[in-house]
Amino acid sequence: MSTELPPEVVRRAAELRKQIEYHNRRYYQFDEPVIADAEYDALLRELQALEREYPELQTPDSPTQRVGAAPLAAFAEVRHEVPMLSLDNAFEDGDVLDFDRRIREKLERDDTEYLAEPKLDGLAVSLLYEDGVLVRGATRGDGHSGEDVTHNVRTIRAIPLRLSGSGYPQRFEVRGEVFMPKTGFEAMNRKALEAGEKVFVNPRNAAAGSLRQLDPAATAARPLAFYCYGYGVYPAEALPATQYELMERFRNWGLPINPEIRQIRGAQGCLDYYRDLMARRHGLPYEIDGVVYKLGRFDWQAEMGYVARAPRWAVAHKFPAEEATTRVLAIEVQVGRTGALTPVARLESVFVGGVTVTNATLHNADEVRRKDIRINDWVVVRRAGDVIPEVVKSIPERRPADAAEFVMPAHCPACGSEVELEEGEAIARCSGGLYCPAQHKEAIKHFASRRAMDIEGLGDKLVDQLLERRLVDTVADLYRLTVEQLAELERMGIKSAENLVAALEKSKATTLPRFLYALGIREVGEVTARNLALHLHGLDSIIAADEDALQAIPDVGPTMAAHIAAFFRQPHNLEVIRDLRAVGLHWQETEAGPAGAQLLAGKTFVLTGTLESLTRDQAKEKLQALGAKVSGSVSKKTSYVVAGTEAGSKLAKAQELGVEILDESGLLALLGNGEI
Ligand code: 9MJ
Repeated sequence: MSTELPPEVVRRAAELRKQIEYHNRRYYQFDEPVIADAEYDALLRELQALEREYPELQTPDSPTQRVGAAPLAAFAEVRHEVPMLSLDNAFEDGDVLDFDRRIREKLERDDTEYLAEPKLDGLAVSLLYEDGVLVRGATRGDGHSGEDVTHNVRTIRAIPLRLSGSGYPQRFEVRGEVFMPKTGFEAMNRKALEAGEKVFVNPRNAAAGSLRQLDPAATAARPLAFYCYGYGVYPAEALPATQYELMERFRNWGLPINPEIRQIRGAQGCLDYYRDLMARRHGLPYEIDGVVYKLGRFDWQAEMGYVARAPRWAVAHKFPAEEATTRVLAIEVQVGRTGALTPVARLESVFVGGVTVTNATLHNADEVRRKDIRINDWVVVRRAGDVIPEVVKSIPERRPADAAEFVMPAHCPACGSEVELEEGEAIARCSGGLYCPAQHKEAIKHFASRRAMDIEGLGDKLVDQLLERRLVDTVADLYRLTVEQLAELERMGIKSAENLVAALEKSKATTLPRFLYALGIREVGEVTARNLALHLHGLDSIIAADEDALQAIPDVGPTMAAHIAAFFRQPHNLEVIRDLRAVGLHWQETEAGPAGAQLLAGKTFVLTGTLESLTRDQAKEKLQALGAKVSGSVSKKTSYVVAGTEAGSKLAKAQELGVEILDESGLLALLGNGEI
């Protein structure tokens, strides 16, 4: 048959396969693609076309054959020739010290060496390679037998269908974790939400659910990835000396290895690795629930042996849980600065993410409905890093008979004004404006905050007292406070009262963008405040601008223009502004004018990862507007790397080169004030 195939077609198909496999490795193994997704797709399409025209070209290990199998009725059972082990857990430093001590005692030596790696939160699988070709994929199951998921693992682009390089055993088994990177998980859930489908609670469940699809086409549509961490069936004489060397061999054969793998010494090395990774945990592109230490040398591992189903030569050092279950005691409503009503769950106190949590935001009424969270429900609470705790989901199976649905009140709990739900908006708002004591209080706190007027020492508790004692009505009143008045307040003395008066005095010399931002106009953040100052010279022209003039400013759309114009139409607001000027607030009207626009001239920025409040293109535009250069690659000449969530290799490169790294708030500060 092969005689019918034109040689140039055979050559081209081989070339395409090689290129596609190379780009798969660049993407999955090194996290450094060298071509765009569209170019990759073009290569794959060309190969598909060739194989359609010449079906004899098709081989099972061709990259076109990842999705090809028909749906199964059920998974077949696979008995593991070598059991798939689980790991013992360590929760505290002491457990790790004990682990290392037991090893030193048994081996009768002091110089323990380990391989340390992230503990991925996914699904353990075994991959069997024969003559360099992937022939079987299986789940761990109970460790002795699992399910045959060959058709599904073949759809995972990170898993090579054919190994590269040479020197691999004729038959051997790779073990590792299938997982769903965070970006893929978020994108998948976003789509599911838009389509009104069920969302996955976490990437682990999503990975497990995706791999256990009977239809491989369904698995192929899920953004799964894979890292190896061990072996099963393997000719003993072919094993290298250490776990690390085996991982290096795997890497040379095109199998993806976690770039965080390190060789470390002793228990102290383990603990240092743990702390470093815990600090960087949320910046990693995938979820981990701890780290794993494995004794480095295979002869040492053999000497340590196994207990029950776990090796004595490895341990999983878990991070503190970020999720816990507790009960919703009540759902209360908080009123924000712009009147937005946020339902907040009052919880039975629970220790999660390293702190005791008693409240968690529920965002808005839609969210409460979507997650079906009721008063008295048992719920899963999550506190990841320093992020505000949130209720992930309710547990309907444990729902008590007295569980009650939450209803958004029709009247503001703080002032009794009517609650409005704007067309197309999920957010309910109090219509009371500054008449509402809750909005009033939040407006004053915002005015004093660091990014606004930066009044040092004017904290939340103090604002509460000033309002309760009626020492302050509008923000202008703050500037009329005397040391004597302040010294009488709780937890204040003469010294702190003097400091506060001095801080108020100092804050009078401000900038127009800061002042505009401090006014708390709806939707006007720091970037817009700066743009207003930049494009309309002076406060009076901003006040006088009509909606058309406002919309001519970058970033200002019709809604925002309406909010701004409405704010300056209110006589009350104009009076407060007059009053603030009268008590001495001042700024240079032209400070943010065209001359100030080049604040970032000479600076080079690299943007990586996802930003919350703006797209990368918007960030780029804003940086360029301030005179900065925005580049695609990190070098020693880079002034700043702006790292959003899921920042990858560029962030690592910046860390390596010692380039200053900004998070999103740092970027916004820079865009707002030209300073951090
Ligand atoms: C995970 N889940 O990341 C092991 N694992 O080793 C790593 N799991 C393991 N190693 C032996 N990195 C049994 C399980």
